[in-house]
Amino acid sequence: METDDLKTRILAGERRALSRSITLVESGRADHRAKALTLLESLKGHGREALRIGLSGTPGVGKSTFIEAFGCMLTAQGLTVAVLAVDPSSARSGGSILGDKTRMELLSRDPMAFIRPSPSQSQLGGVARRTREAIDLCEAAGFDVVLIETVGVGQSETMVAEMSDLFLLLMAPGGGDELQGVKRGIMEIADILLINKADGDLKATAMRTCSDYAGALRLLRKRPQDPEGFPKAMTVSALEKDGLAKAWGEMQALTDWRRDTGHFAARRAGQARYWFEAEVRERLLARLTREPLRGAMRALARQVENGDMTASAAAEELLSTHLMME
Ligand SMILES: Nc1nc2c(ncn2[C@@H]2O[C@H](COP(=O)(O)OP(=O)(O)O)[C@@H](O)[C@H]2O)c(=O)[nH]1
Ligand SMILES: [Mg+2]
Repeated sequence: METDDLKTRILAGERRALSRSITLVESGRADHRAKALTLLESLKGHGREALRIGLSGTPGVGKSTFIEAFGCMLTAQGLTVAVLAVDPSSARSGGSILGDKTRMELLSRDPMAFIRPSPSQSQLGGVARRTREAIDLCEAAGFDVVLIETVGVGQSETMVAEMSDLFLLLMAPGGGDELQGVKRGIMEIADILLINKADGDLKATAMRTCSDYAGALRLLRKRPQDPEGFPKAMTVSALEKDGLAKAWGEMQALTDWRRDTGHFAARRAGQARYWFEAEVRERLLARLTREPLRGAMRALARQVENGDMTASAAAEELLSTHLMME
């Protein structure tokens, strides 16, 4: 399919064209890459601005259950929902975190929803680029909400937060004083902490955990992008669909405030800049590990080792001569 054709169909919200385009941006082939760039460039400025919601949490905390219940609630309100998954470990496990479609049975059959599992591969840099591009494609296809799910490992949370308008952290009840070893850094990027499983026997514990977190959040440095009362901790039960409407209300209130105050647009602009700089850095580094730069670097390194050149002069030569000539 030609990119013009894909563009028209994506803008018309055609799911098959969207799927094919995501496959295109996931491809490592040079001709696919060129096509993908043309397509993304041509879609720029078209389509609608979706609300991008990042969601993280350790395995078993209830992400899939939450997305199913939350997603179905949104589609019942007439909103279209796209779900993307970021799973840096999927190369190892051989599957995707959305593999458990059983927990998203309703949503995956919902015509108002689009679920895209994580491709199996390993490099976080590659994952970031692909996910960002998939988000852009979903936005061009007119989705109201794009949910980006990630497991709470490594740097995937920071990465997803850098491509979301809102970042949610799903937590398990219990843990108390030590706050389940939640890293401060993650608390600092979360907009809303959702203590899940606030039902049955776990309800009281969940409420206690929630007030512990609320206390911890109050101690964090105030962020300019937050109105009074944010970041916020709340209890939910994904299983019993309890607290989901309230959580959505908070997300909307926060989003409205950020839009009105210009923080929403500023955050997106900052993210675009961040990813531009990250990609330049990453691609420059990649060039150093490929020929001809790899060989040039090795040759210069030998001269430095032998004492024929200073480290600075060799670096200068590499950057001003070899890098430019490539
Ligand atoms: N009691 C209770 N169990 C839940 C809730 N949400 C998820 N679970 C259970 O927790 C387990 C893990 O859920 P899952 O959605 O697969 O977690 P994920 O690994 O984060 O995607 C499953 O057995 C779910 O039924 C909840 O709100 N309450
Ligand atoms: Mg899951």
